[in-house]
Amino acid sequence: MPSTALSATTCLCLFIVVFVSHPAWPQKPPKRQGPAQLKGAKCCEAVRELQAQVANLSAALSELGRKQEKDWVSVVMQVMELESGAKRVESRLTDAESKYSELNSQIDIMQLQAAQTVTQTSADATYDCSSLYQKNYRISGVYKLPSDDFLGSPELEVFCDMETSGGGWTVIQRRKSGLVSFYRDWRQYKQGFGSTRGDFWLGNDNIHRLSRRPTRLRVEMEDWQGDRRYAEYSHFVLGNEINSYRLSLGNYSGDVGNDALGYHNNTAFSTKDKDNDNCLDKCAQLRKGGYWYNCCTDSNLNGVYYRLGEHSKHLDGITWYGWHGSSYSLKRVEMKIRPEDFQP
Ligand SMILES: [Ca+2]
Repeated sequence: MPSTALSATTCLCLFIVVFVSHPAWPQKPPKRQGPAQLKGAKCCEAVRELQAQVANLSAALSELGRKQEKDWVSVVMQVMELESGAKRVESRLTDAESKYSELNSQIDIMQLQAAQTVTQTSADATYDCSSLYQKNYRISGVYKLPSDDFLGSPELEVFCDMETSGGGWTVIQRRKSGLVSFYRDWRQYKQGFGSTRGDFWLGNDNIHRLSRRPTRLRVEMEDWQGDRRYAEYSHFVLGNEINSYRLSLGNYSGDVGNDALGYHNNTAFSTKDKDNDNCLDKCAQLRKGGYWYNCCTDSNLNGVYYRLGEHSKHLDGITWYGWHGSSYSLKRVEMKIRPEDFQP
């Protein structure tokens, strides 16, 4: 008999399948009542048990699902967070990169500008009277050197000698009228004083700046008889203020007979308020000038202007010992400089 041959388990399995796919069915009354009522009751009990198990399982499953979902959400959140972090880092990197390239291009521009400045400056700069001479200014007189940021020089009024021995000379000192006192303090010698057309000192800072290139110094002198002599030094440097405007000169030539400035070589500048000389005495106060006093003088070109020369009393006149000795004050003196390599 094939219907009875169906085992209880087969029936159960069928039931589960039916129940799982259509869970409402078992609640409906069966359309056909089988003859085996007892068997059916037993089966229903087993089904209920299974039902409960399935319910438990599905609860566990949904719990697991929820947990998985939660975990998944948290993973997704973490991934998203990581992604946004990466994006932030990336955008910062891009930002940095663009800033870097911007900086680079700025540096390029600055270098270009600097190069242009250097080219302009070396080609067109007006350093001194020799630069003016090269630009075809050939008449001696007062000129204004423009300020130059590259050279660090302010606008400066100078007297240019464009005639003597080839021209191109910037005059740094003149004594000819006796109307300007040279018995001045450190600050005044630093800045300069007097009148460019008359008696003046160009100023130690200016002379220092003008002698940074290899420079030649020329000293011209005239006595009260109208006799003129000169001394030249192919090497002349005035140190800066930190070095007390120390004088460095060499290679004397000229017709004045004696190198009376050589004695003052490699000595610091002294004024009445700053004794930098090599003497126990205060030479600047004794000789009444500002000068590279050693101990004290073999020349005193910034001394006192005495009319008609003789001043045997104090030895503080405008002297050049090798020519007229220590007690003869000269009528006229000019000190001037130009680059050593100047070609007229
Ligand atoms: Ca002294």
